[in-house]
Amino acid sequence: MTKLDLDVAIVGAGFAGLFALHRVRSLGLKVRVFEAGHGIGGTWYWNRYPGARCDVESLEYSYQFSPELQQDWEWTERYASQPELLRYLNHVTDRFSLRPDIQLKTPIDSAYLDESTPHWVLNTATGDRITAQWLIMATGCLSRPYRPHLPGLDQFTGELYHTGEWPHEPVNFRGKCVGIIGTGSSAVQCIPPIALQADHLFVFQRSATYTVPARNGPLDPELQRRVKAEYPAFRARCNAQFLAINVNASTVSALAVGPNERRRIYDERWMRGGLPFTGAFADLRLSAEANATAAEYLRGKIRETVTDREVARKLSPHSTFGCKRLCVDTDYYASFNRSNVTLVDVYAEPIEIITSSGLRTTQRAYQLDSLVLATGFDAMTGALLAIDIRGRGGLKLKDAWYGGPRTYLGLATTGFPNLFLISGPGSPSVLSNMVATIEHHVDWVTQCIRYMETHGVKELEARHDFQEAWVEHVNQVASCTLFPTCNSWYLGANVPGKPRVFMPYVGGFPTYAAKCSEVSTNGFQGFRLG
Ligand code: N01
Repeated sequence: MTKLDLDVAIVGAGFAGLFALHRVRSLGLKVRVFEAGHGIGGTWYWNRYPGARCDVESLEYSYQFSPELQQDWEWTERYASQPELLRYLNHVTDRFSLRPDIQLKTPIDSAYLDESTPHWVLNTATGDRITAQWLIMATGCLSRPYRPHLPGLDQFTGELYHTGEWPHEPVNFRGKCVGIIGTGSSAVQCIPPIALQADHLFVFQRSATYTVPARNGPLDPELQRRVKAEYPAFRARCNAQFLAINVNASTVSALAVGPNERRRIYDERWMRGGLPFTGAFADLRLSAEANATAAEYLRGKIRETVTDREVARKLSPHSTFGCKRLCVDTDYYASFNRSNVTLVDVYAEPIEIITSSGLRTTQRAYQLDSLVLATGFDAMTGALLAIDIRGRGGLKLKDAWYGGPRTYLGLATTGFPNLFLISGPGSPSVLSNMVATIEHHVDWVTQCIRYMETHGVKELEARHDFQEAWVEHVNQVASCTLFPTCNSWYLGANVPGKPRVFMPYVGGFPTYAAKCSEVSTNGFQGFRLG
């Protein structure tokens, strides 16, 4: 067993862990990153299914901490593909000499607080023991794949894949009969390329999904030049927006304009493509009536694209628009016009069992060579609770969060001093440009550690009363929106038995950042310092 004494241990080498390493090292502290994967990249290391790419534009979904990096890196597409993002993260890792302080293939099994020192004691799956004064959990929001308990799944003798743990060797679907379960963002991205390859593709859909075209393509060099000429101002404009994404949010109600004008605005957003569609009107997330206009517009687009009326009907969602994460696609609906693609509505015809050679629904058997689970993630809490984390008095994080996650600002949780969460539940995280909000969190945490160092503070812990007030605020803000009205992973509703709590903060990034800044300016108000 190797023993290692650190000042700071960081778990995870994705966007968050890499930047945390860079920042914390600048404090002159002894720090190391522990990563389960065999390479760096987090989300972009694991999610390498065909068609995987970001749904936030490249010029925004990238680090802003280094003006030189920002100028030097040339994005090739409007939305970066997974391979390009992984190349970018490897470039950042080498450019800032991060690699020597990253330990790959090292899953963390447990993290216990030793109150006598006080230090965190981490045990790795490879038998190492690490002690650190501070523990930064950069474990990602969508990093623990969710596999539904489908009877017979272990009997399937064909190729079985999960989009969130895609093999690193090329997968060839040519000549194969492929089944895919799920129609969320991952499925929406990989269905078109798989359809181009497979002999036949069966899409097993339980809930129809809303998706808008990405309108991806080569990044206009002139646009890239213009943005780079004023990058800090561009970033500031993005960060001032609700999601820290340039969605150009309208301040007008969808009900304040006539049907023709409304259609014109939706058409404009549809042609622009991507998540800015959500900013077409100010009240799409607040008013069911306003929301219904967007939903009907998108159903109209499905009817226009999909030639078979029955297939179009099945593909048409009737849930609240944007209540589950809006998908961004390339040729998703058009794929269903192909003769080698069949949509199976497993709401009407539920999956009974996975057999050795395919899948049986209540109506018929499907022979499959390959089965793809695009069934999502145990989001936001899954990766944290997979580690046996025990804080004050041996309190398990699992028990502390029995009824759902409880945090102060999504950054810390009572009973677990000196443990920081990056983009934790209770912060804007998955509702924002993740890279921008990760940088914000890491900077806040670095500032906090610096403060502790300079003020001789050994322990910092979220106060219970402040945490409870924050949780109450997060819930209250969410309850004013339409978000809690559907079974989304934001609510934990996709994982059976998971507490149903709306996890991200919907108050908007600017409001949130101002609150964090107020807390740090006031001597880390709401934290007990010891
Ligand atoms: O997962 P999901 P995802 N039987 O949870 C279905 C981000 N992301 O990996 O809706 C049948 O959205 C489930 O059906 P239902 C993005 O934030 C981003 O696609 O529960 N079906 C659903 O259709 C996204 O939101 C990008 O009825 C079952 C699907 O599986 C998040 O990751 C790309 C089932 C799961 O959809 C998660 O997306 C990819 C069962 N037993 C992901 N269990 C970008 O574009 C589940 N399903 C950046």
